[in-house]
Amino acid sequence: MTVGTLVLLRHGESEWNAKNLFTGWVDVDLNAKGEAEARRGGELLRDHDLLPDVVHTSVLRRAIRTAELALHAADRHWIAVRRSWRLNERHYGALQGKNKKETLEAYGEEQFTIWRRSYDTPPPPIEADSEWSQTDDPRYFALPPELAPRTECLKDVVERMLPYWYDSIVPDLLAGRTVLVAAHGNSLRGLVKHLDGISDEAIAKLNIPTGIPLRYDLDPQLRPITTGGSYLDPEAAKEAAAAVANQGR
Ligand code: DG2
Repeated sequence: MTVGTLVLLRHGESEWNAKNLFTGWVDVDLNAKGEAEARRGGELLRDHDLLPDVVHTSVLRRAIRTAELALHAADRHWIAVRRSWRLNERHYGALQGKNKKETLEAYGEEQFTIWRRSYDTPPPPIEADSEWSQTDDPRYFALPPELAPRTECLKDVVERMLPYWYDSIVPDLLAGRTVLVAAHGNSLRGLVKHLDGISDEAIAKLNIPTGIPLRYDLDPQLRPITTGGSYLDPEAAKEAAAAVANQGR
C-alpha cells in the first residue's frame, strides 16, 4: 500500500555547475540550460500525471527557481511552498568558489574524492572573511552559531536535513499529498541514502542528475515501494548522473 508520493528534483544546471566550480551555500543562479531543464522537469511531471500538492525547497535560488519553473510548466504554480536551510546544498567549506578540475590537479585523486564523496570527512572550513562565506547573509542570521556550518560532509547534511524531513515533509506524505522536494545534489543524496538505507560506503557512487524528477512511492512506514525510486526519464538520468560522477576529470 502506498501512503504518499515523493518527487525529488535536483535544480537545473547552475552558472557554477557549468563552470565546474564547487558551489555549496553560494547562492548562484540557474543558467539558460538549467532553466530549460527545470521547465522540462515540469513537463515530465505533467506528462506523467504526477502533479505535486506541495513543494519544499532550500533557501538557495537555484532550487527555488527550479521549483517555480517546473511548477509553472506543470500548471501547478499555485501550490503551497515551504523553504528551509535544512534542504540547502552541503556547505563545501574552503572549496566553495574553487574549480573542481584545478582542485583535483592540485590535491590528487584520493584527496579530491574524499572531499567530494566521503561520507564523514568534510573539506577544510571556510574563513569567515572569504568572499564565498555566508557569515553576513541575513537569511542565516537566526541560525544559532552551533548550527551555522563553515563546512559539511554528507553525514552532517543528513543530520541537519532529517529533522526537516520528519517535522515538515513526512506529515505532508502521511496526509496523502504528492510532495515535490526541489533541492541539491548532496542534500538529495542524503535523503536518498536515508530512504533506501544505502551504506556510508555505497553512497559515494550515487550521483543525482540536474532537472530530472525522481519518483518514490512510499509505504506506511515511509519505505520506498521500489528501491532507488524511478526517474521520469531514466535514459537521460543515467547519462547525466555519469557526467556528474566525472566532474573534475
Ligand atoms: C554541487 C554539487 O551542488 O557538487 O555544490 O558544487 O547540486 O547545488 O549544484 P549543487 C556543488 P558535487 O558534490 O557533485 O561536486
